[in-house]
Amino acid sequence: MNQAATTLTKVSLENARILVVDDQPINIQVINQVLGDCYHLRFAKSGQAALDICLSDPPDLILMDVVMPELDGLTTCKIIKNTPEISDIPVVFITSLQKSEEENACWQAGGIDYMVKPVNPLPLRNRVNAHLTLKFQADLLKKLAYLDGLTGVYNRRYLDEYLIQQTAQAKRSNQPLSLLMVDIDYFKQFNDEYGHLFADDQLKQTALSIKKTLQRPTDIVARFGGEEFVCVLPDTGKLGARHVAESIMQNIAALKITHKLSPHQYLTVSIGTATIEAKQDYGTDLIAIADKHLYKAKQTGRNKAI
Ligand code: GH3
Ligand code: MG
Ligand code: MG
Ligand code: MG
Repeated sequence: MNQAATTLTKVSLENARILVVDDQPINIQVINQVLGDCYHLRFAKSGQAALDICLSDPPDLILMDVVMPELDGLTTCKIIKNTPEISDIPVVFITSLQKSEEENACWQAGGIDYMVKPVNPLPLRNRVNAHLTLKFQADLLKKLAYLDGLTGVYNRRYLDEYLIQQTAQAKRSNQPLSLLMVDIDYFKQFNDEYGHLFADDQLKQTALSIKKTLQRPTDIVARFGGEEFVCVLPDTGKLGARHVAESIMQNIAALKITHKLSPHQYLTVSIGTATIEAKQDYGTDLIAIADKHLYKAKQTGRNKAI
């Protein structure tokens, strides 16, 4: 079995984080008694409080009451399932409602399981354990499916999803969002001169250098295609994007990868930048703009950011 497969069968639930949502303190106490020793629990007394927690610091699993004043559990679950960045948090309903149409409503709202109050401790623990295991396995598979095999940075699939998520987030919080398209200069000649295997290796080094240059946990780099990478920089305006682009160029230049067939003598990159400033048009196609700017950088001498 390879390492990923081994890890998959042995996911650790030690650091699992569960959000318990219930308007009645007594219910929260009961669940705390059953699960508090095994997991890191947090509590919310309303649907809105649960949403706030999910958006700021998402849990691995939610145990959700149905009947609550204002935002009830069903509505809260539907909102979670319709919010891309938190939609994959599993929601287990724990409710005193028992009619079959009430149970059906829980499944329809997007719940992954349904338990009736008062819950028996052992079944609750076992089911929570099973759901967390599945969640962590799914997370791991997703992570593997999102990485580029050659360079180890994110792939195009992840980039597409992340960009949608971050555009929605920027719009919600009225923050700017920037994107960089980084393309290695004269890489065809580099392959011709030094061979494919060595070129692959330098492609990896370049990807790693870009990754290391990005400072914030929300900044990401993805391989967009052959020798092209895209960086997504949340909460970053034009000036910040420019700064990151310059740092990427400097750090790649510092690798001093010899490229005899380039007028610059070393491996360099050109970068196209694109920004949606705060409160501007969040429908703007950042990739198209960055691509256009990259083309300009290529046309006007390469080894530059525009
Ligand atoms: P420019 O400065 O205009 O970007 O020129 P370029 O040669 O870098 O760009 P072009 O689009 O003409 O060619 C890209 C080349 O990158 C084609 C191929 O030789 C190389 N390339 C793309 N993907 C890989 C890869 O995975 N490994 C290696 N070794 N080379 C790759
Ligand atoms: Mg209630
Ligand atoms: Mg290219
Ligand atoms: Mg190129």
